[in-house]
Amino acid sequence: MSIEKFFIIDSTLREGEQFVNAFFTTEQKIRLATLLDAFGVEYIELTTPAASPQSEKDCRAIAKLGLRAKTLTHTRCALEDVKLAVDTGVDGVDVVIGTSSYLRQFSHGKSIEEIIELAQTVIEFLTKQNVEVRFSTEDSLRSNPEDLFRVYEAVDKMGVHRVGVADTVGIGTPRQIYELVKELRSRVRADIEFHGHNDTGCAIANAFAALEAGATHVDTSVLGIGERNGITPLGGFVARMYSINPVLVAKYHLPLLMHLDQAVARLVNVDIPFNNYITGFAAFTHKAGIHAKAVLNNPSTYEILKPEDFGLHRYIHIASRLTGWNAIRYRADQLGLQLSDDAIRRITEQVKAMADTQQLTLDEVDRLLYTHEQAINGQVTSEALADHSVHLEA
Ligand code: HCA
Ligand code: CU
Repeated sequence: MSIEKFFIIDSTLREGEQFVNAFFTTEQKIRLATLLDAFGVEYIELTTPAASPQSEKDCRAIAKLGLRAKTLTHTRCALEDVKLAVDTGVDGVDVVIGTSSYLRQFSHGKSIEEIIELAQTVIEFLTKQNVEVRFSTEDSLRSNPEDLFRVYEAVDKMGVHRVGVADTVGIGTPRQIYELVKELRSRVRADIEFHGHNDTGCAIANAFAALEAGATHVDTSVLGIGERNGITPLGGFVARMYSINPVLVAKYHLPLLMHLDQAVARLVNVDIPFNNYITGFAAFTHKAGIHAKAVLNNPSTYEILKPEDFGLHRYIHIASRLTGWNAIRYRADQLGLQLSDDAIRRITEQVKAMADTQQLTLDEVDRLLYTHEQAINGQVTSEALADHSVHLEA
């Protein structure tokens, strides 16, 4: 199935609050919600108001902001919780209940019949309110598929807008998710949401597989923060969709990704990982001579994401033993230095020789380039040039 339409439910302010380092003040939540809204996510999910008095106040405050994004809050499948949720003024309520044998035995202790009965009470109330209603099954992947489909078909008939598949423990593979969602697609008329944890690194691939199978909504959080090691990261998911076709994510303001990742990293006291999708410091760096040469000729040779579309720049590393002369020529041109091809080749050899014995910095290579240029223009003696390398080795 080709993906034409999908919606992001960003859960940084719900699932993300379950990240061990997360503590957001009201002001910080409002700032994040506003930034997410400016980025263009279609939904913002908030912690249940039943969690604490402050959570309730925050939920009300964000629901009142008048964001373009719809606000949702997450609740247990309990009448008093959903009543409170509706009262906060959010646009939608995301109800969840565990269906796996683990959760039925060790959490709420209810049978599938009891789950459906409870769902009936809750959904009957919600569908009379002016809110979007979603019903999801926690730990869907370790639930008996027949139990799952019974629950989904029942809540679908009760009139929910969306059903949710949750890979709560991050155990699903893309193929499993695809098959589960495909089957679900043929059984319900409601939209389908996917929520995937990242315990085995499959959260982005699983979200994508769910969309391929007919899901319409994907849960993300900024930097993937959430319970344990988190869920599908917003940036990584956007990278995945962009790589299929940039048009799919043209509805989002992509340069804000870096701001979102930076803001959340700061708030939860972590660094953006070096290898993070799009915003990691190494995401658009090229090093080996062969890569640098080809990227300088045509960036698409080694880049599927255009840094400029995300308000970022590529970086060609020119201070290593793998550096080639095309990269040195590029740097000399960037610095506006007049150096012949012969000179550039000599400098490249010198860079390689120096980088073979020590770690070089960009500054050191720049200095070498300047010194060579000045030598050519007669401002530096050849002794000074030789001395320059000796200095570096010292
Ligand atoms: C959790 C709940 C949840 C809910 C997902 C959903 C999960 O265990 O904290 O509402 O779809 O991962 O199952 O985040
Ligand atoms: Cu979760």
